[in-house]
Amino acid sequence: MGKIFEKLTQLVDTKKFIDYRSIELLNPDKIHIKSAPYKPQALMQDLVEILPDETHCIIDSGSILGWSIQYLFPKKAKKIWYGLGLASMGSSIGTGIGAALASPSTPVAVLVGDGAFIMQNGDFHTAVHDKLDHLIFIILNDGCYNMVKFGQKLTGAAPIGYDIGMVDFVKMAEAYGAEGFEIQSVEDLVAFKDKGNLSRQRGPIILDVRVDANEETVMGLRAQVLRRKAEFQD
Ligand SMILES: Cc1ncc(C[n+]2csc(CCOP(=O)(O)OP(=O)(O)O)c2C)c(N)n1
Repeated sequence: MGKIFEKLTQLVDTKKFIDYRSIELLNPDKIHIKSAPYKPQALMQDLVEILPDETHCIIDSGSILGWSIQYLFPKKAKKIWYGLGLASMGSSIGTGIGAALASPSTPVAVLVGDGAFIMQNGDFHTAVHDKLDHLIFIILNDGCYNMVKFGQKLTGAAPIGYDIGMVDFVKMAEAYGAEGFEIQSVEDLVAFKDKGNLSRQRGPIILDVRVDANEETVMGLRAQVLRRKAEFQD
């Protein structure tokens, strides 16, 4: 009985599962590439260093799901939230607002693709209007539905409908009466932090992060299943 208990305790020892040094990362070299446009893999790692340890990270659907699962390991592991239920694009914005209202003194970082932010940006207006502090929207801006683009490639589907064009989210922030910052590389991220922007108290902000649209997120298994299903249906 003692041994079984010991075994079970080992199994539920979450520290073992979240220790990223024991996880084999795909393309670990990408984490160290510092050139613009930002490699999403590098961005995930840099955010852990830039954001305060207690930050709640809210993850949208799209490529950010794969990037964050593989490369984002907040120092306080319970502070990460994945919207895996309906996985509706843009739902992280409302979730971030809820988190900011529930714990006003804790920083909240919403990580979201440009397509998802475009779909649901009316919620950003609510965050500005309600002057929610410590709320930062980190938009991975690549001008496309990246997950759709690579999903089509992986499954052999026709390459259609993924291009959405570049949006200037700094201007969108300003139009709503908020501040936005364009981030091309880690230097911009560090400069953003050094200017004290994270501890500011004047409502939500946007980071418009120009990420490399050619990076393929982690979705190989999902694509394999979809391909097999399509074969089965034929
Ligand atoms: C409301 C809604 N529509 C469609 C989808 C299917 N879907 C999942 S990810 C995705 C593309 C996401 O694009 P973007 O937000 O730009 O993120 P990226 O993958 O480019 O990083 C789509 C269309 C969804 N999850 N929710």
